[in-house]
Amino acid sequence: MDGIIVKAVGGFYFVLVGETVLKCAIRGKIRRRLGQAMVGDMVDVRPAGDDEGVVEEILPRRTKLTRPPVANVDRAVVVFAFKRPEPSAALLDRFLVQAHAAGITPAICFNKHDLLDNTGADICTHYENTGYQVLQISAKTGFGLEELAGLLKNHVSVLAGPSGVGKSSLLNALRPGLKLQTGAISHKLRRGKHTTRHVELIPIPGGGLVADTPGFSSLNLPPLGREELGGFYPEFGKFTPQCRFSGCLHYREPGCAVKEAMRQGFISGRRYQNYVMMLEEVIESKRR
Ligand SMILES: Nc1nc2c(ncn2[C@@H]2O[C@H](COP(=O)(O)OP(=O)(O)OP(=O)(O)O)[C@@H](O)[C@H]2O)c(=O)[nH]1
Ligand SMILES: [Mg+2]
Ligand SMILES: [Zn+2]
Repeated sequence: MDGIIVKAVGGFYFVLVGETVLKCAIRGKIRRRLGQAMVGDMVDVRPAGDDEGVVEEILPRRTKLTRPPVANVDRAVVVFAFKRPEPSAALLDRFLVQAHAAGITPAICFNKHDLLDNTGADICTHYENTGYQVLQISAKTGFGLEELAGLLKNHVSVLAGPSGVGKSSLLNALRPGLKLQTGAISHKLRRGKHTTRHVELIPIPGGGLVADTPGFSSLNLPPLGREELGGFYPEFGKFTPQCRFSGCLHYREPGCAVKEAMRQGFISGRRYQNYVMMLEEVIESKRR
């Protein structure tokens, strides 16, 4: 029987087969041949007993994210909060790059819209005209939730982002009766408390699976070439053909149309700054 691993705990894999979940061991031979199975893996299962089974085969992965670790998602939603905790554009842009590198087009979701007051420009402005779908929502009031539900429907998705931004709360709001554990923000550190400990795929009403994941506060870049990075910034695409040099890294080259577009305000300076930070990291890692 075919199924999908929805949870992995204590050496067992919980496999959703149709409407039921089987607690499965994995055959040693398969483990040795294919390495660890991960949540999201499509597997062949031989039932053994009422709610148990054995994983006989892991099917080839269509996509693989390493942080959070999940296979076969076709949609990645990077979740940040408008406030509590304060959003980090550097971490957000890093996550977007990671998703692109894994072949997944990410969307951005800013939660806790209810905490937003009208003082100053908010983080959303950096993602205007980038091509990314940007959702503003509140798990607390339900604001914007339908748009999120529409984005996730009939897909296998992952919610990824720092601890405390409300990933589990969003899933609880999307699926009435679901009671994932959520945690208050630490007042002293103004950070989340790492409430969710495991990746878990949750079925949502209307069809689709969404992975709730543990929050992270840093992210290494995947291995990539320096010339690849610009391709992971969708808003650069319109300008790169006008760069003086083909293969322009939009870094120190003269006649760079991307830098010019940034100066003229068509590309967010913050987004560009994060690009340079990541580019330097890629260049540096190749030197070592
Ligand atoms: N004001 C407000 N608070 C929210 C909202 N969504 C979640 N929270 C609160 O934010 C805190 C953290 O929520 P969680 O859902 O546990 O966050 P998480 O992203 O799952 O965190 P980890 O599991 O640690 O990665 C809880 O106290 C929630 O009640 C929202 O839309 N508005
Ligand atoms: Mg959580
Ligand atoms: Zn350039």
